[in-house]
Amino acid sequence: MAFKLPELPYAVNSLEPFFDEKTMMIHHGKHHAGYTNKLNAAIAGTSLEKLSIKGILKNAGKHGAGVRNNGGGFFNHSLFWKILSPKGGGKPKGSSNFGKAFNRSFKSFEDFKTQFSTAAQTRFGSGWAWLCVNKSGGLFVTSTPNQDNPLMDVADKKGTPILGLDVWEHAYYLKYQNKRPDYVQAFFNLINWDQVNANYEAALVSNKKENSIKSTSSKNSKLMKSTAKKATAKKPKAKKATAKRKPTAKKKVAKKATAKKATAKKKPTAKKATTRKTTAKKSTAKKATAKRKPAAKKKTTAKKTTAKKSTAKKKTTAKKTTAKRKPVAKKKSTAKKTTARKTTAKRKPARKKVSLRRSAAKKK
Ligand code: MN3
Repeated sequence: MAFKLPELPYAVNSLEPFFDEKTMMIHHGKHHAGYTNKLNAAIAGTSLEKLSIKGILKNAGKHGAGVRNNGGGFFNHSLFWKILSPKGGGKPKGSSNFGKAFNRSFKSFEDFKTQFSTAAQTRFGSGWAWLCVNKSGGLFVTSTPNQDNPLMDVADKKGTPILGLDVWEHAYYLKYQNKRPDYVQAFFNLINWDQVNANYEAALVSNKKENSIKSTSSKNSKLMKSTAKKATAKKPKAKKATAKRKPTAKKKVAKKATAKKATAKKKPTAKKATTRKTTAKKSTAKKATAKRKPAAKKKTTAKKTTAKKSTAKKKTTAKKTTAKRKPVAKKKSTAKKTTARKTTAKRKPARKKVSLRRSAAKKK
């Protein structure tokens, strides 16, 4: 989809005497038209053709200079013309959502004017000054170089611009020459605060949409993770849980398991005994301390898993013993421990089933 140069929402000479007709004609008819045409040329035949201008700008830093500069130029001027009006000037209405946010964000209108003027006048070279909405609906002033804007991934301070001032020399040189501060002061006579108010409301709506998309995607990723856990084997899970603290221990256990499979049943018994002792020690340790408990459980679980592979009934007994102790520990434990135990608890029944099946098979 090709972007289209928007019409000026007023006569080209109607911003006189603040913005002169000739400057406006060139600025809109040549500069803005140029950005629009070059943007369309830069995205022609690419996947960017399917995106909105905001969709393009949010990754502007990845699309190359042609898209970044001309996409910014297209968007920035489209916003700029709309927030100007021959009937502009004055101050925001304090009763609107925007007015309230304005009063919360700035000590006074003069405070805003000072911040905005400073941003516009101190932007070195070419660029823009902005009034933006942050994610919590507050307002802030910032500036960007060239045709960048705060929607872009490359912006120092990101937000949704609702008011902007072009401080490129092409915006003022014919009338103001080197006197950028005079041009900035003239701008305050043209600000269409009703449009800025509408831009603010639109920014709140898009903030809400983004938040709901983010929360939905985070819910989805949680669901996907839990589904993935269910789908995968129990052994990998035990490894994941144990991973950070006892990688070394696991490796040893794995080696032992291999050895056990190859050799007699006495070894599993020895393990079980060790497991019981370990569990007893651990539960004692749990009562006395705190953070070690979840870790201890994980170790026990991993060992059990290994033990299960080789035998059946003895392990089951060991598990039951361990299971009975854990609830006692749980009462004393904190929320984290409870969560860890739940995770452990869910696995245990499943393993038991497997163990039962195996033991049934063995009986047969
Ligand atoms: Mn310009």
